[in-house]
Amino acid sequence: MNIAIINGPNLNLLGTREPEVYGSRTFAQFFEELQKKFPSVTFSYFQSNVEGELINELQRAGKACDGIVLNPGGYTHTSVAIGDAIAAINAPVVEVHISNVHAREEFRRISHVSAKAKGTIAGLGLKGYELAVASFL
Ligand code: CA2
Repeated sequence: MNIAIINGPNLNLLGTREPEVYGSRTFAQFFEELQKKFPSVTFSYFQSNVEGELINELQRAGKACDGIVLNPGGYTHTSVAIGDAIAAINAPVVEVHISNVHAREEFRRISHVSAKAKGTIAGLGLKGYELAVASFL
């Protein structure tokens, strides 16, 4: 089973700033633990602050992987193009948000991704990525 984890803009800052919202673990630390928890899964990890790079990776993983765990970051709320990319690929996508986007500013309640995704997990911290992976097994 091949699963791609894709993180959008600013998620490279995890563990370094705003720990009260996003926690204090870096994604690299978490990713190591995740790989140990799911030894039967071959993971790829990609993070970018650039919208087009995220779309290129969705298209690649859409052909190569059995499932995609996507946190589109702030592009969730703005990017029709990322929504279109998810609709255009074969692999199922689970949308993950570390914070509870529904309990924050009103604009974070809009997602261009949710309607194209297999499911959405929000507000459970990094555990959400783990639950998304488990949903593909
Ligand atoms: O809760 C999430 O996972 C979000 O996708 C994170 C995005 C935000 O724009 C979405 O509304 C919800 C922001 C990512 C910023 O990540 C940071 C991590 C650590 C420190 C600063 C920013």
